[in-house]
Amino acid sequence: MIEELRKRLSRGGWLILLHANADVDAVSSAAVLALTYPSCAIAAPAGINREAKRLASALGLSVDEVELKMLPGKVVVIDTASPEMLPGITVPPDSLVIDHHAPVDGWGTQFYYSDPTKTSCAEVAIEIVRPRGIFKEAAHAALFGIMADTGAFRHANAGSLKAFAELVEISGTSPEQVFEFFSDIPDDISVRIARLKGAQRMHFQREGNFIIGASQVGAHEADVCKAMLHLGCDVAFVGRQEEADFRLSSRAKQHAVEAGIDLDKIMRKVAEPLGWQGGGHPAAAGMGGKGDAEAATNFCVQTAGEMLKEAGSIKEQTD
Ligand SMILES: [Mn+2]
Repeated sequence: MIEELRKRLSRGGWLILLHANADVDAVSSAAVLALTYPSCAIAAPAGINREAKRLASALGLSVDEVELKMLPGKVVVIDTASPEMLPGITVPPDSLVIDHHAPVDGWGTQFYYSDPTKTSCAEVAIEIVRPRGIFKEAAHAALFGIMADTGAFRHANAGSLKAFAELVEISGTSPEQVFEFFSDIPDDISVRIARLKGAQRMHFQREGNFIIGASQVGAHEADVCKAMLHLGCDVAFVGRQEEADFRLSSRAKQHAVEAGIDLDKIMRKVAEPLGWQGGGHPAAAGMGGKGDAEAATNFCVQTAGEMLKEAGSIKEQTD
């Protein structure tokens, strides 16, 4: 399959689509392809996050954010865990889908390649372009996807570290420059207020030696999750209500993942029977749909507690 993708990509002229609320890894892997193959364009029809937008401009790439009424025939979908992450879009039947999440059904194309052994989609993109030669600019772009999706190497494996080392060599970019990009984000007042409100509204429960926290905010739910881990939660769920719809973010510390927490599984288990969409990674996942954010958060807290018990990581409380 990877050979077939290389052959098709080398013809050039592809529109590279990023998932809803596109992140740094999505932009990074799209950049690797766009900087390698001729005449490609990048589009984020369902939005792009602030950090990812900053990366695109730092790389000098334009990412089209308009909603697409009509798709061209040649589409590449990148870093997108499921078709639901491209709301309102049906990709053409011969589209190329390149990813690093657990493979799913429903893309409706034979050109689907996902390598879940890779911690970032940028590494997958690098593997694809490798026989053609990894250009300096492409190597530079890929460093950011690896840094982002490994959580600054916390979730890295030997493969992602090797890839990072190789890309540092090719690009001439220092790891410090990559770290700097991420620490650069101004902590704007709306993020700080969301964190404080998240802390004010937080509930937590103890399960053995683990603390599971839950809260509700009006914005920046992913950031609030991370802040809750800093405060002392091992697992955090944060909901955001938006009229009839909600979104939910979750994060877990690595030792909680090792003790049996899998946020991707929790999201799927809670979302599926209720007609919501959810998924992600063991240590970071999200969910969304029509319904009550607080109810969804409570289901997640309960499921996380059960998961720890099933994994034998906490003793059944008898009192
Ligand atoms: Mn990714």
